[in-house]
Amino acid sequence: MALLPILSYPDPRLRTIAKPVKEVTPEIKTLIADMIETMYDAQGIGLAASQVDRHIQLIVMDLSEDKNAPMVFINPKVTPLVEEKQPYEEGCLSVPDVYDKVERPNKVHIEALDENGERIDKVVDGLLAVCIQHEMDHLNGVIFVDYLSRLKQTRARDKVKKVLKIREKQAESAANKQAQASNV
Ligand code: K1U
Ligand code: ZN
Repeated sequence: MALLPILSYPDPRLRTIAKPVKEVTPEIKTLIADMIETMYDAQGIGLAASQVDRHIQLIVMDLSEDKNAPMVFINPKVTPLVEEKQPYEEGCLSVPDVYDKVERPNKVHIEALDENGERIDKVVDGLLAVCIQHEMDHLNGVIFVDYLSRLKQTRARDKVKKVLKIREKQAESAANKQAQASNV
């Protein structure tokens, strides 16, 4: 299994519309395993293939506390079941350290295939409904900050730049320490 690099906002590749999966091949199964590992490593509750630069209709999610109940959605179709929208404080692995309220319907119908090609057909609410809609947006090239004001979008860009710089420095310093340790 492998950790996959996650694209960061405002990378234009995040705007690509995902294509349907024709067949669950061994390569798709490997991608699913890698995406689940990447989601856990990044401490996320969901990940869309678009975020790892694979533009196919594939989503992984795990809302369990122990991170031992991964869900896979292939070619998902999500239909809102209520008109009323509720606010929820969302985050995104492609927009690190930015959180804000987005309003979405709180109950949806999900139709999809799982990793074995079996049909998923269920009604969900709460965080699961929020998360699947957030991930569906990724497959359609939409990022949660698109729902926010221009000012908040600019702030989000600046924040992501800062966070990525800090992460780069941290990675450099870890590599230096590693090199020093192996020279001793
Ligand atoms: O798509 C992603 O980038 C994953 C994203 C999913 C998500 C979280 C919260 C609301 C909607 C969608 C994340 O996992 S962000 C990190 C996270 O674990 C988290 C952030 C806020 C609330 C709960 C979880
Ligand atoms: Zn996201």
